[in-house]
Amino acid sequence: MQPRILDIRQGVLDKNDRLAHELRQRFAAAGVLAVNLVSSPGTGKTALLEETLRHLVAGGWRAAALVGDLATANDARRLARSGAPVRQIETGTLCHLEADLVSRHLGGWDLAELDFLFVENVGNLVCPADYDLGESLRVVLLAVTEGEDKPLKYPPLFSSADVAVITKVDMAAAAGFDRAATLTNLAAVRPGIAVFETSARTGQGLAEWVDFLVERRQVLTADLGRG
Ligand SMILES: Nc1nc2c(ncn2[C@@H]2O[C@H](COP(=O)(O)OP(=O)(O)OP(=O)(O)O)[C@@H](O)[C@H]2O)c(=O)[nH]1
Ligand SMILES: [Mg+2]
Repeated sequence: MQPRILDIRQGVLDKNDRLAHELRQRFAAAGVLAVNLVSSPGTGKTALLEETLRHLVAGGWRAAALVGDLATANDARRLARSGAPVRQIETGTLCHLEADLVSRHLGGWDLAELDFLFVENVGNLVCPADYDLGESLRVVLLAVTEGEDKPLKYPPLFSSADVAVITKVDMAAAAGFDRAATLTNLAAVRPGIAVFETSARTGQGLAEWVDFLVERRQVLTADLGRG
């Protein structure tokens, strides 16, 4: 049985990679910076995204979001308060988003009318690692309450990320957060990874984070101009 299970799994991943490649080309051609947010449940993906969308919309940027959860449209409702177009993807039993799900939920949106597309993945530190969604940036979030060793315990997700965001820094002292150990562990799994430290509660670090996203989009569109 074992080889057959492996064959099927490889087939699913190959199909996902092909679709993700097509999505990446569509996003690049439209000048859309696609950002895939991954973390365990409750790290603060939606809270960070609520603030990020609010800042971007206020700055005149055109941003949209897809959000994956097994059930409920709670996160889509929270994100939609920013005024940005938002769609919930209910995955049922699936513990990650796939390129096909992203592609299907983009239906009816004109990518040329967007600057940023955020995809909040299903809260899970394992499953989303293998599934490319065509994103330009994979952002892994880690809250100060989660334990400094998470990058060491879940290396596939942390090593596949382009950027790390340490969330809930307003709670760092109460949680006894060891910042130095966290940075060391992130660097051990993903050397050179850019790290942002934010609080959706106090606003700390949000301006730097949003500036970084805007810069990354400028790099993407400059590449488009050269291409
Ligand atoms: N103190 C504090 N609480 C936060 C912060 N960010 C999120 N929270 C709280 O943490 C809880 C979970 O936040 P969410 O944004 O729903 O987390 P999530 O990662 O989107 O969760 P799932 O979508 O279920 O995976 C909520 O009660 C938030 O209010 C923060 O920066 N500081
Ligand atoms: Mg959420």
